[in-house]
Amino acid sequence: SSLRVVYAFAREMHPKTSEVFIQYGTAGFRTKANLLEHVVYRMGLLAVIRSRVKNGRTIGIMITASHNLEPDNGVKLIDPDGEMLEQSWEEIATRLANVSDNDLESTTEQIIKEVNADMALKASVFIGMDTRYTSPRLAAAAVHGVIALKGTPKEFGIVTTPILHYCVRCRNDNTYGTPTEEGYYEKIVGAFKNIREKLPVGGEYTTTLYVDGANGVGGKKLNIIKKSLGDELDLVLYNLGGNGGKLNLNCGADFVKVSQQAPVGVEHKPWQRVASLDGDGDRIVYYYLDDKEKMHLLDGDRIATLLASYITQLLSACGAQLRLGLVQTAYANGASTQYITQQLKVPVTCVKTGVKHLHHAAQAYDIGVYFEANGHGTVLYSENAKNTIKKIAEEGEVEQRKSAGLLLQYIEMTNETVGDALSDLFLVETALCARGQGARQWMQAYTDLPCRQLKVTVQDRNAISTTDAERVCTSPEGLQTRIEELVSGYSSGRAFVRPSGTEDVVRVYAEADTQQSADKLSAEVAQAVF
Ligand code: 16G
Ligand code: ZN
Repeated sequence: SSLRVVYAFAREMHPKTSEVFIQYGTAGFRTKANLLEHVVYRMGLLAVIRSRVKNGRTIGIMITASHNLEPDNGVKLIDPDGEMLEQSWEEIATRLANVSDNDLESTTEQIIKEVNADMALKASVFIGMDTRYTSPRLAAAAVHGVIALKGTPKEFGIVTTPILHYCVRCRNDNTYGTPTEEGYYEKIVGAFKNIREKLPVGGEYTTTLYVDGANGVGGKKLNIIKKSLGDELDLVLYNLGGNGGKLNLNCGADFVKVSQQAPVGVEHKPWQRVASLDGDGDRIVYYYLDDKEKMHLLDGDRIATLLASYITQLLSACGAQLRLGLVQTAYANGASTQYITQQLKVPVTCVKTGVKHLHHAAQAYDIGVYFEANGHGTVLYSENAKNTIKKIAEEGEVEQRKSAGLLLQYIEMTNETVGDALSDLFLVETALCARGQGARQWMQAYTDLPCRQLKVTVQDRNAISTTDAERVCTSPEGLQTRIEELVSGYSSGRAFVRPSGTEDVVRVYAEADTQQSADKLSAEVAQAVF
């Protein structure tokens, strides 16, 4: 084949050096960075094939391991609408990543046939990376893969994961925006400024926000944005990667959420709200320390309820009849679910862990708010919802027009392709400002049930299967009964186990009426798994 030279090049430049089987999981491929070069090269090949199957539309490749520590890295593909790679292709990606160098050529040919790709078409691939020192080398491997199959790569350098998703979407649908980093800032920050012009600052809301940047890319981008913000929002940025700060080490959204501790590297002031981002800027949680230095966490569930109730308020002010719903996972705090369904009267769907599942379920509503408790989430608006709101903004009564106008800007500020820490930050700040609330008032909506997460290392994590959005364990036999027995000993008790999709461990979650009980229940369940 004319491509023989391509595969010879691959063998030489990006050889497969490891026999360890690697799987395209919930967050793409993720492992030690030094095991990934051939994988990323091959994803370059696959992205070209995928682009051709999609008639030459642009595909994205993001090099990141998100909240993992520096030695890890990863790669994931982005589909033309800016969404996660279609699930049926995960198996194809896994197959291509694991074949020997000798079989790379035949396997690639076979995949091209299988998916019916017209290799005469043009192909376009956008490539972005996080701040890891191993990322540039991997991004270069992706470029080589794209060029090998005569696709056109475009490198975005260091960007947040959601910025790349946004650019892919815009490249394929120019009504969404301009496919550049600057275009992203113009859209999101522009909408924020437009809204703030109309919203007076008042009540308990203050314009100072501290940020923990996890020593990753999100903080760096906020540092760019900061310069264009006036007195609408005064960002005080920490953990920007200088001063020996290590990526995600004892800081960042995942650390804060899982350990329920404040990050290192941030100077705290009592009651001052802090936003904590993750390493690639697609997750955000808030917290504050009180005057006794006790931490109060405002996690993804809390952000979801704030956004849902603010949007509901705007919808009723503009008299729009649209179905708003919220999507959560089993990790959502029970108190949040109760508050949403009973106080806000908003319907809730519970799905399996992983953004693609939430995203998909949110599309079933006119307006779907989805968030994982860990802080990954966004809001999706259907065409019908957008048109309805637009129409009111043009033809409604004065007050309705005003609210609809605000809502349109709120939509503009939302990154609908994927959860986005930066976009979410502006959505939260707007909702708080509009309601005249500080973090303490925000916290008063409901009281979280104390919870605990543990991980257990077992011989084979896939021996555990689950059903009902991971809330019920179907194997090994007897485990679910045992969990239920344990849970019944606690008031407001709830617990579940699931195999991790990103690490070789089983995760245990428990909540109960006191922290002591939640800790004890999680330990007992972990014991039952072991
Ligand atoms: C991935 C998922 C995240 C999920 C996490 C669970 C995406 C983009 N990311 O990071 O949503 O919460 O995996 O990890 O889907 P686990 O399976 O190890 O608990
Ligand atoms: Zn992330």
